Amino acid sequence: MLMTTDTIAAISTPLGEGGIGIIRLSGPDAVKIVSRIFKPKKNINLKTQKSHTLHLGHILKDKTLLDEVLVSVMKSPHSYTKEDVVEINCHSGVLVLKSILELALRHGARAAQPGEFTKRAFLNGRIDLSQAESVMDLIESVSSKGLKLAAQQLSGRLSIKIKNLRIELLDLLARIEALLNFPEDGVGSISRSTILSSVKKMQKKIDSLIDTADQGEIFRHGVRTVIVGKPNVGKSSLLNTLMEEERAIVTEIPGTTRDTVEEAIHMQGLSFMLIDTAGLQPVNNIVEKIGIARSKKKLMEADLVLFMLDASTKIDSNDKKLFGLVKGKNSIILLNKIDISSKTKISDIRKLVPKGVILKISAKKEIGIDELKNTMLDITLSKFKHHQSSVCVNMRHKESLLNAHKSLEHIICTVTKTKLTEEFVSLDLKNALDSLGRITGETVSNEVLDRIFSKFCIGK
Ligand SMILES: Nc1nc2c(ncn2[C@@H]2O[C@H](COP(=O)(O)OP(=O)(O)OP(=O)(O)O)[C@@H](O)[C@H]2O)c(=O)[nH]1
Ligand SMILES: [Mg+2]
Repeated sequence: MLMTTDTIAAISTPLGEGGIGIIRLSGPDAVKIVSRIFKPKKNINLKTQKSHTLHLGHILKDKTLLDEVLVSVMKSPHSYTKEDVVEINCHSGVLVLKSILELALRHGARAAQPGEFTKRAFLNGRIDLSQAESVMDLIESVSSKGLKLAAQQLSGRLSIKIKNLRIELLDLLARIEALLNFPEDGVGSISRSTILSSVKKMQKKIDSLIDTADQGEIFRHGVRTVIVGKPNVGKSSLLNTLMEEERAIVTEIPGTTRDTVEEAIHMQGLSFMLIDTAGLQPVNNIVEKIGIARSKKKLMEADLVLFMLDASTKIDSNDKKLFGLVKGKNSIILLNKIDISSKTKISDIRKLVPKGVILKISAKKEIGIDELKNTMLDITLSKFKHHQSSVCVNMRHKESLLNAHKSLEHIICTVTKTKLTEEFVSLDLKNALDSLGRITGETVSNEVLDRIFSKFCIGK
């Protein structure tokens, strides 16, 4: 266990008015510090209280009452950080929370860094790094699917998979090392074909984890859905209809939307971040130019594009340019305003794009909207090869898995193409082990740890 000498403190609930707020302390002096500022209702000594007990009393600042609170005591190692943890449940006013925290700091605690409680839980071996990251995912999750995923990861599902893979790698490494160290005894002799088949088997497992990364991103952060089209085709009207709220300004004047407007909708546990953009067309005005540059940037980052055309007018050169821009993107073509007329037909669009989904809708009269929603869901979910995998890696894990895959590929090359050199195989196995260890945190550098935990909020 990590030997921490200092005790950290932070406000662990959002600042603002609410039912209760919590100040959390963790470290060897947590109980001592709180006992200096807390006067229990019953005549007890906080320092001698058992773990997991709750105590009613007052927080006193220079003998004056600050708040009536409930103090919970969780003794090492049975706490979130495995250290002594004390939580002060007080009334959730900004001033109350800040005053109590200040008091704790004055009596010997140090202000916690972002994510420092979870970092201590990791360093003290209570959770591994992938579990620590899932704590952040839980907090940030925008969809119920993302929430479920994060909870599963927190329970250690990914950790188990990585651990098992590392055991397989270690087994193979042990046999190769035996061959290196005792060649004459024939100890652990192992054929090329055995090495090949077990390396390929491991690669397959790694690949199937890599494949879950996109799904993980979508479940955790939602589907970035960008509505594009030339001015006045009805993009903002569609945003409003999907939101069931007059969120974006709609007028008959082309160029109404100048900047992007973003709002989330939720469907079947998935979150779609709808992004309404400024109509794309050649402009001279500086404000419009910036708006259009932003639209293009959003288009590049999109997971899903809703490309809108106006059915009441003929396809023109501006529309045609946009076909080029959205080419290769995951998109749905929308023929809007079908309630007015059909000057542009699906067959006209087919001449320009032979494949892909085209839907006829009216954003204003709400025609075809349910079909659009279903198509958005279908397209998103069909992308996942491993339909709704229960373990999804994040981008950091993906990078480590790709590195492990590469090391195993080296082994395949060594074994098949050149004379078998056990030293090389052993080195590559160690590299693969290191890469996988970075996911769970066994072999991660301090710099990477700092980067991960600095993304947490203070108090977590
Ligand atoms: N009849 C009809 N009119 C629509 C429909 N959708 C939008 N409109 C009208 O078309 C005009 C432009 O709509 P917007 O939603 O502002 O279009 P936009 O694409 O956001 O326009 P910019 O922001 O200028 O790029 C408004 O007068 C809308 O009422 C539709 O389905 N049917
Ligand atoms: Mg608009």
